Amino acid sequence: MESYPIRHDWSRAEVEALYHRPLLRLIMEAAAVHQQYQRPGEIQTCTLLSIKTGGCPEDCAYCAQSVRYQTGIEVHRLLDVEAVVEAARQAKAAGATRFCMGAAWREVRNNRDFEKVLQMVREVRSLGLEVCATLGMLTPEQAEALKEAGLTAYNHNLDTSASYYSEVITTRTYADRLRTLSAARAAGLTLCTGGILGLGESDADRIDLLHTLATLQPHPESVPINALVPIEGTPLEKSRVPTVWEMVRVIATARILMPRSKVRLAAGRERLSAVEQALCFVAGANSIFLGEKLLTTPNAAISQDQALFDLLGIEPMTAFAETLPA
Ligand code: SAM
Ligand code: DTB
Ligand code: SF4
Repeated sequence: MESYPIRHDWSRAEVEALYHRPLLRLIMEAAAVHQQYQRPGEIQTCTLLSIKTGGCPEDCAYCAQSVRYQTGIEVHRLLDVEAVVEAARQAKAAGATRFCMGAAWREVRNNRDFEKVLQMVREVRSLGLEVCATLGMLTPEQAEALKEAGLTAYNHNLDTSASYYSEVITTRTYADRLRTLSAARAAGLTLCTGGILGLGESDADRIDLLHTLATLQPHPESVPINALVPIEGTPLEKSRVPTVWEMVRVIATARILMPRSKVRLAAGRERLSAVEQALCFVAGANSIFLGEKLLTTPNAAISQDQALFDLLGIEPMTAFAETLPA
C-alpha cells in the first residue's frame, strides 16, 4: 500500500493543488490515508453542552450568542456542577465518549465561575469520559489549571483564513486565537480546532485555513468542520450554506493533510441525508456530535444516528483511542 507520511511542512501551493484535485480522486486518496492511519468503521461520538449561554461580548457574525444580535435564544448563567455532571452521565448512557462544555465567554476570568468549571472537568472526567471545553481565550496558567483538573482537549476554532477573519469577527484577532492554542498546547492539552464553511469565504480562504492547521506542529488532534447554521438576527442569517460537495472537499483535504487527526463532521450535519453523511465518512470524517442539541441549535436525532450506525455497521470509537499527539 502506498504510504503517506505525516508532514508539517506543507506549502500553500501543495495544499491548493490537493484541494483543487478532481473530487473523486481526492476522495479516493483521502480514503487511502484513512485506511493507513485511522480505524476504518469507527466514529468518535461527542456530546455538546452549553454550560453558559448567550450574552457574549464578541461579535462573531455567525453566532447566536453574541449580545450584539437579537437572536431570541434563551440566555443562562453558568450551570451548576451537578446539572452538568448529570448531563454528562446521560450523554455517556446514550453512547458518547467525549463530553464538550461550551461557554459564551470572550475569555476565562480567574473567578468562582472558573473554579466551578474546573470542578465540572474533574467530575466529568471521573465518569471515564474524555472532556473538552471551549471557553474563549485562555492564559497559560488557566490552561495548566484545566489540564490539572483532567481536561482532555481544548476547542478553539480558527474558523477561516487569517485574511478573512476580520470580515467575520472584529473584537479579537487571528493572533489572539493562535496564542490561546499555543497556551493550551504548552499545558499538555490536546487541541480541537477547525473551521466553519459558509461565512462568505472563498476557496483561497479555505485553503489558507487548511494550510494553517496542517502546519501546526503537532497537528491538532481534532479538526471540526462546521457548516454554517444560519441564525436569524445575525449578519450571516441569509448566507448560502455550503453544499455537501464543498464539505466533502474540505474534509478529504483535511484527512490527507492531517492523517492522524480526527476530522469531525460538526455543525450542519442535520441537513445531510444518510447517503451524504456516508460520503463524508468515506472522505475521512470520523467524529460527530451526538445528541439532540449542539449549543443553541438542533442536531441530528439520536434515534436517526443509531439507525445510521446500524445501517453502515459503524462502531463507536472507545474513549481515549489514539488521543496522543502525532
Ligand atoms: N466562545 C467560545 C469561542 O468562540 O471559542 C466557545 C463557543 S463558540 C460557539 C464555538 C464554535 O462554534 C465557534 O468557534 C464556531 O466555529 C462554532 N459555531 C458557532 N456558531 C455557529 C453556527 N451558527 N454555525 C456553525 N458553527 C458555529
Ligand atoms: C465546534 O467546532 N462546533 C461546535 C463546538 N465546536 C463547540 C459548536 C457548533 C455550534 C453550532 C451553533 C449553535 O448550536 O449555536
Ligand atoms: Fe462569543 Fe464564541 Fe459566539 Fe463568538 S462564537 S460570539 S466568542 S460564544
